[in-house]
Amino acid sequence: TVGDAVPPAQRSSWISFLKSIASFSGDLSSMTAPPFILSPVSLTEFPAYWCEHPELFSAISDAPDSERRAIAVLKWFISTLRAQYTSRTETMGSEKKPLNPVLGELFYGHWPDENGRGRLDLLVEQVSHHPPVTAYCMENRSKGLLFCGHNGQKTSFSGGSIIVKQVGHAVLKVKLADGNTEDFLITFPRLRIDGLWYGSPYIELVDTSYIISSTGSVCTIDYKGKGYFSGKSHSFKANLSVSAPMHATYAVEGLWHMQSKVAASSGSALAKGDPFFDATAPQEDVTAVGGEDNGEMGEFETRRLWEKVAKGIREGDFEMASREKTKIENEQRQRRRDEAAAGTKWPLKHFEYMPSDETYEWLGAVVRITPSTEEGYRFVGNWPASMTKD
Ligand code: CLR
Repeated sequence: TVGDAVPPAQRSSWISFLKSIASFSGDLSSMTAPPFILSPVSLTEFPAYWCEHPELFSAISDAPDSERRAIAVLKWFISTLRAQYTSRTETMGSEKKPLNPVLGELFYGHWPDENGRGRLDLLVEQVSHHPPVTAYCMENRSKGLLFCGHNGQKTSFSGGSIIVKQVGHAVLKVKLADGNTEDFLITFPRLRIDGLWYGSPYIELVDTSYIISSTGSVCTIDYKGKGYFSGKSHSFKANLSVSAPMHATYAVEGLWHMQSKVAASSGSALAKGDPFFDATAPQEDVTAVGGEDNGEMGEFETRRLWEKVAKGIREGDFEMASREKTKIENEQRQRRRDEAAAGTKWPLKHFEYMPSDETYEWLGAVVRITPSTEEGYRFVGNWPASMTKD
């Protein structure tokens, strides 16, 4: 029945939360939700999920040709899905409502070099508050890999589930041995948040996302839940077509949070029946170093900014959490008023707004992407000095 997984004292507030979602579409992140569903982690920390498999990211640069590079990019992409979309359910029992970042909120982290994979750096900035947009960059300098993107969400309600359309895209730039660069445009799947009625939301991925490269490889990834393809939830099927060095097609299918295998192959890089990726296999050390004070973070570094709110949520002191959250929000409102009065705008620290993104338009056109154009955020290249030392 409704609210089975909800603490009895919060059931009525869970039901009114659901009602307000149902009658409203737009920015979910700013809606007040009952305490049991709150997560102490801000959305600015989510881009760290892209770094969960540093060894697979680094392997992209070791691929000898664009065919094998396209396969390496697909493998790395699939390897990030489990953390991106199931980790809250795994660690906290259900999907939770993350903290809604403030404009200018920052998160920095790095993954140390292990086994020759090279050091991986991550930088995240909240570049818009209304609507919320998070921009990020991840770089493995020694391997010549730079991945930058931005994310927003458009939410609606349908058939008892929240549908989240991810607005935004990412571009991976791979520096090749011959001095050229190969670009990959990466788009994101759509999310359906199920299990709301019982108070134990979880994510299912639906629809299609793409990985399209400047050497002509196109990968279409279809996501299905229970009752499609394999009948199991978290199913996907990826169709990859490469044109260099020779034309070849591959299909990969399976469960993105478990195992996948090669379902079809016309080329020599993968054979039908080969295992592709196992998300349940033990991993090499991926200890992240995140939220450390590198001397340039100040009051907008996410873990410092939300410290007391997060503590309140973790320890069940929701009065403190909400008092501290109100403080942050009021302070933000005051800043916006002051800026309006002074005719100034909050300066972004690491990104530059672009009304349209050439790489998105150019590579997206290959699959007639919709929308055909999208805004972008260009990383201005200013890694904090302390992050570029070793
Ligand atoms: C952010 C970008 C990441 C992938 C990702 C995973 C989970 C998504 C999150 C994104 C956006 C915000 C999100 C969240 C799941 C729940 C949460 C949609 C896309 C919403 C705002 C909260 C809904 C509240 C229910 C849990 C009741 O790469």
